[in-house]
Amino acid sequence: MTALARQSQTASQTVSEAKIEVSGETAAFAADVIAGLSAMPKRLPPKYFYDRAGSELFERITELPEYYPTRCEIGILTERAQDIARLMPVGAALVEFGSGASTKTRIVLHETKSLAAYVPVDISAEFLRQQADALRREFPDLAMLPVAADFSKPFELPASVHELPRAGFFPGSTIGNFEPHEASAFLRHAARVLGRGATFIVGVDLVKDTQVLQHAYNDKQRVTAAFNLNLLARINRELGAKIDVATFEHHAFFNRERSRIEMHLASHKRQRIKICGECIDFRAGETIHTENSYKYTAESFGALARGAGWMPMAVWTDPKKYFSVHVLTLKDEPPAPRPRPDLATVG
Ligand code: SAH
Ligand code: AVI
Repeated sequence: MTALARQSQTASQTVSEAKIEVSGETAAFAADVIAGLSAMPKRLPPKYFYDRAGSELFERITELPEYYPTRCEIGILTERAQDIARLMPVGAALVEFGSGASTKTRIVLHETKSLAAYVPVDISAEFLRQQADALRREFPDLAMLPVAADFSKPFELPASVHELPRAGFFPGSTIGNFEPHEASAFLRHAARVLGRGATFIVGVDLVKDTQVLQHAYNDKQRVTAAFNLNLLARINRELGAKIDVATFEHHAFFNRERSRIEMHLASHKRQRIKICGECIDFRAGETIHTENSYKYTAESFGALARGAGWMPMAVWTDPKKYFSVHVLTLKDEPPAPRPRPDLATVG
């Protein structure tokens, strides 16, 4: 085991635990929920899908026959693993935004022996810690430095990677859960995190046949519905609310004009719910907009990345052209921050 790998076992715990134990997190969740449900139309930020139950439900989604993105991206990454390994600077730290179960990262880590550290960044703190423990057992020579943080806000990388070259990984088309202007702001923010000369590998879902898209978000086993409804169950668990989850229904459809899948939770009936003493009224059929999942073309995402200061080097797709993996590099200095710190919204 390398010195950096050994050091990471204690450092990572400090990093993740310090972030996890911030007492204001529940208060911030309550404030966002009340603000979102008091808005017209009602909305909730998608980052709150991911408590432990939500992360586990997402993993089940990735295995559904209808949910093509994970299989397509794994196919692309497996085929291009050697190309990716060649793009990684020797001794680099690989920073992943929204690492989840790190399934796709394993493809990269198995092929790229020259990496010094892996920094998975995820908001789902408990799930992150569990995944990092498993990865430490699988890759004992690699420093595992998990950071439990909201990646859309400024966060600190572990001190032990400050001097290392960095590469970025953002698979899963999680970038599609941002509004396009937020995706652009995120790419600028990632440029500052990764630094000049960095390579950034970004998975982006593509526009395709509407039926294929709609089925992917309306699976027969209703796992996506459970993932969406878990948001209300989480409000009950963490904020002591008593929402009758069975009175809400999962809706997902492709909005062609905006090139996005929209997910909503629709109230079956007129009702009043109470959260932290605040009363929220629903009309029968009124919805909470919980997620957008934007679908790009290879060209439209390339243009977005270029506009955010990245140079597109390559774009790889699967044979059906359902999904794309973009290789971006940062030739110039990272762009200066713009005054838009919180990117995680729907609308
Ligand atoms: N990269 C994995 C997981 C994608 S699911 C894959 O491709 O399969 C999206 C992941 O991003 C989840 O693990 C979720 O917890 C995380 N996530 C979502 N919003 C986040 C935010 N604002 N900050 C940090 N992590 C976030
Ligand atoms: C994480 N993200 C890219 C997923 C998506 O497809 O937008 C989340 C998801 N929502 C419903 N199914 C999966």
